Amino acid sequence: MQNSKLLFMLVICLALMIALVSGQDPEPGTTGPQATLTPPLKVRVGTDGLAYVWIPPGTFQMGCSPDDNECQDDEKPAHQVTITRGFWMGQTEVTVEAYKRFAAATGRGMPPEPMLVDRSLNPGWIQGSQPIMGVTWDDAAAYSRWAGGRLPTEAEWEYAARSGTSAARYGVLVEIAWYADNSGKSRLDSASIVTGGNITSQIEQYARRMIANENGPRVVGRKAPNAWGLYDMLGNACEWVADWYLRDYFLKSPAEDPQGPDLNEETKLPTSQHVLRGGSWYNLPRALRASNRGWLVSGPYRREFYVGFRCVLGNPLPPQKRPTN
Ligand SMILES: [Ca+2]
Ligand SMILES: [Ca+2]
Repeated sequence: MQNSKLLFMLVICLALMIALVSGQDPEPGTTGPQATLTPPLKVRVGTDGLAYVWIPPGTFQMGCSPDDNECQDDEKPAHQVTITRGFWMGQTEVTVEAYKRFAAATGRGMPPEPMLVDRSLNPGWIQGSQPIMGVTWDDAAAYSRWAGGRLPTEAEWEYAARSGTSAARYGVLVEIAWYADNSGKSRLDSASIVTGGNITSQIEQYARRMIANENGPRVVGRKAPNAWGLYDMLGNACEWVADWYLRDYFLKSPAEDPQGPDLNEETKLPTSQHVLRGGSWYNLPRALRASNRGWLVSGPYRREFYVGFRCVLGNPLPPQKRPTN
């Protein structure tokens, strides 16, 4: 274990040195690893070959951040949540390379390439260091089990993303995240792309602009990490979490280790849907906030070209204490 840790650190150092010595600029607009930030206290390599960072237990304010005027109703009310058990969280989104190992080991196969209209975002899955995207929730859960873990709960995800910060974002957006403004060949003001028309034509206008500007996902771990050493919690791939989505869940979620509503008892929805967190390379800045909640209709079987995940290892979740009222 110690040896594999050492080896991992060596590989990382070597990769850094090569990148520095060769003077490569991996991608336009890339800030590169942030050597000046506090390194994470504890990192380990999972059996899936990805790095995992230790997230200590603690208490935080979940939901709409103070002074955040972009919150939607489902982010309210802000409420105190305690995560009673620490866990290891993927330092990056699950990569294409790691997912290929899973697909080969389990015979599950790769998902269809993520397509933005008629453009493949990763032709032939050649970009191994980009996040896997276009996976269903079931795919993500199966990967997590294979890696010896599970998907994070929505509360664990937000707690880890905030990493002790209370603002809507854990840093300056352009320094920490890939999103619609900076994930293409030229800088865009994505909020001004859509100028009018009905919703269908607005979606088309937006997609056309993204295609014309060659926007797309990026190699994981190239923007600045948060204080706990996690990369791309905001942006790049939008991330599946374990919980079912319920719009008003924050009104009644338990104060300790919330794990989402019970599907049958509480959501009463014609189709099930899981929560998505963090926004993606395709999204406007307002989607990239620590408390923003997304979802996809048609639940576990839906794939989207901007949706990936990361998983957590370690402690199983405690039994959920549901409020009694
Ligand atoms: Ca992400
Ligand atoms: Ca939302």
